[in-house]
Amino acid sequence: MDSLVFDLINKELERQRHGVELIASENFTSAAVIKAMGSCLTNKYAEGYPGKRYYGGCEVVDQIEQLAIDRVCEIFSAEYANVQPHSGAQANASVFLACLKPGDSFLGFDLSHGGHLSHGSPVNYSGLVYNAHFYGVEEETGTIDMDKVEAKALEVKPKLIVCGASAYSRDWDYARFRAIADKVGALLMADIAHPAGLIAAKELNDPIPHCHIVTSTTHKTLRGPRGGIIVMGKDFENPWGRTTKKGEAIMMSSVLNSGVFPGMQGGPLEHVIAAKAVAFGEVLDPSFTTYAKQVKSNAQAMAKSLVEKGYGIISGGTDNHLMLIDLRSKFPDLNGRQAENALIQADITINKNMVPFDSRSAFVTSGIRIGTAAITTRGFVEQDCLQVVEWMDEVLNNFEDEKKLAGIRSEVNQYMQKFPLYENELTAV
Ligand code: DSN
Repeated sequence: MDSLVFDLINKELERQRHGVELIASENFTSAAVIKAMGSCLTNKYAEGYPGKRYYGGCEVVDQIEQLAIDRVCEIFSAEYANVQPHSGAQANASVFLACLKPGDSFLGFDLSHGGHLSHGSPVNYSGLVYNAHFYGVEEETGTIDMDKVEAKALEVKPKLIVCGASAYSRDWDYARFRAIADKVGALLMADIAHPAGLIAAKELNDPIPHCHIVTSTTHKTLRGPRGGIIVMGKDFENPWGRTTKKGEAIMMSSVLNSGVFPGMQGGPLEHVIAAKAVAFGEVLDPSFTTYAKQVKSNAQAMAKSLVEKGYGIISGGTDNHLMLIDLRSKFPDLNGRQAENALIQADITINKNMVPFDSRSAFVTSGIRIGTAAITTRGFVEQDCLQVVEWMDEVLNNFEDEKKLAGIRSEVNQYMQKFPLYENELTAV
């Protein structure tokens, strides 16, 4: 064994065990998911799709990949799924490649208002290759005004409209987005990377009946391995006007499959696909609904308590697992970077995040983003979340007092001993 690497992995395991994880995009997979990811499947090349591969010896991985496809279709009542994207960004890139030509216009949610890098940021392929336009939130409400989205769509005539975000705490009106897309002749894609687990548990609006295409990561609220997926509902057979040279309709599903492979990726990661299948099996278990309800309820408890303590939450609260805190309401001189650094000294992990109409840069920010997916997996209920808010408030009130922060860290570490993580299930060596 390579002790240098495995000692570090064990160190990371200890860090995860004794801290409070509030990064909204993180979670703790089951030991079974980790076992599948660390399996011999990593040795196998399987370019292509089940039953149509470019390599021999794919009989077993075909069954594994089909299991992942069937399970994810069952979760989302989908008609089509591609489980090969290595990440959410790769899933999005594959859809763009399949649906747009370089220079085509699309409309996405502004990154500085809570959108995602892969939805048109000028430093990302999506903004470099395509002509990105944006809608955002209203300064007064922190929510999206759908009439303004419609006006923007009518103005820029996008080929594709993207809904979904990485820092937006409200639910999405997919039906209205579809009406707008239909009005301007655009395809509609929802990126549900963040709320996927809550959608799977029917705790949030369902995009599948309304969106032509839905992409997601598998490792956030869905609690699987790091990776991506693409799913489609009834639109999977939609030929959207494309035909072969012989005049036969090309199905959207095959255009998307080609977008992933060979368009964007090479060989699929069958060990990760197996881990996705395991995680999807867990999502189909009724206990996952209990988990998803608790994630939401924990987020609401935290938001309420933070507001009571004088913190500004963008949009005033949350419908999902996350919230964006505008630090300026309580601490005009404390920025997101300082807050992140102080909280990490107390073993509370969050990320600094720009708030809409931020007066500070993305490297400094006026906000922090927190989420409850990971702590809920640890077993936290509302009263534990209120304790976390107490610690956060104490840290932010004393962000330069190292002694105080060390004291809070001891309390946090002791508290976390009540919530074992991978006990007797996992060590790196
Ligand atoms: N990095 C992810 C997040 O934190 O939301 C999105 O890619």
